[in-house]
This record gives sequence, C-alpha cells and structure tokens, in this order.
Amino acid sequence: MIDMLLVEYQNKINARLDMLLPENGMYYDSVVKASRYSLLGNGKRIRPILLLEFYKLCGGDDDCAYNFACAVEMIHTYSLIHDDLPCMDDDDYRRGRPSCHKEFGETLALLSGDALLTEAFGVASKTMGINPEYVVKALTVLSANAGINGMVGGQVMDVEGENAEFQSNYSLEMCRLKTGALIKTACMCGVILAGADESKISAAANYGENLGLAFQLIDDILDASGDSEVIGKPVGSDVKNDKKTFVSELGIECCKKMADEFTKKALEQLNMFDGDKQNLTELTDYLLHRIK
Ligand code: GRG
Repeated sequence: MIDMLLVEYQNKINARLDMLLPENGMYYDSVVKASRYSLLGNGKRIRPILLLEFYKLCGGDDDCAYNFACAVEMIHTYSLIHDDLPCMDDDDYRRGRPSCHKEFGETLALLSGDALLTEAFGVASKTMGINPEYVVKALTVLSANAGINGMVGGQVMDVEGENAEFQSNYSLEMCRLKTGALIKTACMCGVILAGADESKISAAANYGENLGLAFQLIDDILDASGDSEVIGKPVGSDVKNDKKTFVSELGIECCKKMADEFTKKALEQLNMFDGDKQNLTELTDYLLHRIK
C-alpha cells in the first residue's frame, strides 16, 4: 500500500521537476545539465511527499502545492551536491551513481547547487491556486529553515565539530538543524499552504522535528550496516572518515531504540489533526524501517 503510494507520488514529482528545470540550449546549459543530473536521480522524494500529505490532511487540493513541494526537493538536492564536495563530506557516490562533482567537476557542482537553491525560490513563488499570503508565509519558513538558523547552521556544526569529542547534546542539535530543519519545513509548509491554524502548524513542526531526528539516526545505522547497492553509496563511509556518529558512540541497538522513541513522538503529533492520517502514519512507519 505505502509502496504504491510512494511510487505514484515519485512519478508525479519527477515529471514536475523535469518540467521545472528544462535544458535551455544557452551557452551556460552545462549548469542545467549538471543540476538535472542530480535532481532527477533516484531520490526518495520524502520531503515533497510529506509536504503534499500534510497539505491534503489539512484540506488542500494536492495539485496546487506541487511547485512548492518540488522547490523543497530542489533545496534538498542542492544540499546533497554541496555536502558531497571534497571540501565537505567528500563522497563519490550519490543516488546510485557518481556524485555531481565526480561527473561534472567541482566548479559545475558548486554552481549547480547555487542554481538549484536560487531557482527553488522562483519555483515556489510561482505556486498557483493558493492564497498568496499563505505562499509568502511558507516561503518565509522555508528560507529561515534552509538558512543560517537551519540547515546551513547544522552543516557548519557538522564541519566544525568533526574532530571534537562526541557530545550528545551537540550532535542532537546538529541533526535537528542539518537534517531535521528541511524535513520540518516540508511538514509545516504543507499545513501553512492549506491555510490551517497555528496549533496545526506547531503540531506539524513537532512531528517534523522528531521525524528528522529519527531519519538521521536511521541514516547513520544504514551507513554502518546497510546494503550499498540498495542505499546507492558505499556503506561504512562514516567509519572510513573516522566520523563520530550516534552509531559509533552509542551502538546500533541504542540508536534503533532512540529512532523508535522519536518516531513515536512524531506519530503522537498526528492526533492534532482531524482528517485521514493513514498515509502519514504508514509513511512514518516506513521511514523507521527503511532500508535506503
Ligand atoms: C551543504 C548547506 C549544506 C547542507 C548539507 C542534508 C545535508 C546538509 C547533508 C547531507 C548529509 C547526509 C547524508 C545527511 C543524512 C540525512 C540525509 C539528509 C540523507 C539524505 O536524504 P534522503 O535519504 O536522500 O532523503 P534521497 O537521495 O532519497 O533524497
């Protein structure tokens, strides 16, 4: 059931992303080609799906929110391209194939990230069929959480904390920002675009924050013990890079328990909504047990 739902969403999101960033035949088309290579790779599209599901849960007509949902995926893809660069995590594989800089070189990879981030705000602002006040409010939340006090801040903590002793509080805050901020934003923006009230926006934020922490823990577990064919990049890169993660410090079993706890807390927040929560409940559970 959840598998079918995900494939249906992924097909629609991929078709929209393809349309939103067409090759242009200009002298600078190389940056479009490199951006499309990463954007249209084999991503799970979890963030746009969360946005669309929260939007529907709050009574929205899902087709209107696709541009905004795709904008969140564009920002996520930019962050992956930049994170893979040698000056950051230095990863050669992403989404089952060579990372952007391995295929197109560092300069174009850097510029593709810049392009995706910038174009994302243009795409989101062209959301039609939704009250413009809601769109502006969602844009404000998106920029705040993708920026200094969100994902970028978390990435800075990751880079700067690399050689420090492991500190649980530091690492939790880093995950909350680096991974959680964009996931939280997707959930919040779905609710905001549907015009729901502050209590629902806050429930979506709490759901997203807890889901984001669980998501990062599972990501660390998969990096330590997943199947590289399935996850689309080599396993053990954290160990290879001598990176201190929750898994290296607390062990896999403890991390599974923590992910379980955060997932339960996320699910509790869904009680704040009156609509049909089955899809979101199944998606939350799927993410806890995911293998990629
Ligand atoms: C460069 C500003 C900047 C930020 C980078 C997101 C991020 C911040 C770094 C990615 C590092 C990483 C692998 C974090 C673990 C959690 C995570 C975001 C995994 C990738 O997201 P998925 O699993 O990937 O949704 P797909 O490919 O399915 O979209």
